[in-house]
Amino acid sequence: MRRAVCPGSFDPVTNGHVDVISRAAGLYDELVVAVLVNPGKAGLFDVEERMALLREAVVDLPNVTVDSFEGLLVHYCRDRGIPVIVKGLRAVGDFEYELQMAQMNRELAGVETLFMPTAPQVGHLSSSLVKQIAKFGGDVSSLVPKAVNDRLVAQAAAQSK
Ligand code: COD
Repeated sequence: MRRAVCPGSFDPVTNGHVDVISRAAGLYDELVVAVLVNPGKAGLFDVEERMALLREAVVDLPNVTVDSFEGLLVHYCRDRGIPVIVKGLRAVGDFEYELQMAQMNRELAGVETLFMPTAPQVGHLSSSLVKQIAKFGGDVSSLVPKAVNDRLVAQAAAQSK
């Protein structure tokens, strides 16, 4: 059984995340999408909501499950017998940071990292840009799954009242 994890903040999930998750799902028997619980950093969406939005986004991928984790990712991997982390790579900035983490995660626990180059049509997407655009009333419907767009539109409407 080949297992891997796609970790992230997913605040919220974008079409870039969905692209990496669906391509990784094609390479492994089981893929866990794991949302980081970061008590020191409040996101736009709480972890339960991020997980619910992710579950909707991967509903057509039967070998993908959604979970959360706190603390070190390698401890999560060790506890669940997951030997591989899959990360999406957008640009050089991602690579420098991700390479360091991949090397550290391998040293700490022997967990390997697979880097998946972004699909060109979603390489410019990030959760933070999406949130910024939506906050000021911009249209993000082509950048995120429908359920995410609906939530962002509702939040922007509530804020403008
Ligand atoms: N195209 C392709 N890939 C993308 C895109 C896109 N448009 N957008 C995002 N991605 C990739 C990112 O590169 C990342 O691999 C993943 O999707 C998730 O992205 P984010 O932004 O939601 O999540 P991050 O980058 O904030 O998540 C960081 C982690 C939570 C994975 C990391 O900080 C972590 O593992 N933390 C736990 C503590 C730990 O173990 N630290 C490491 C010590 S060495």
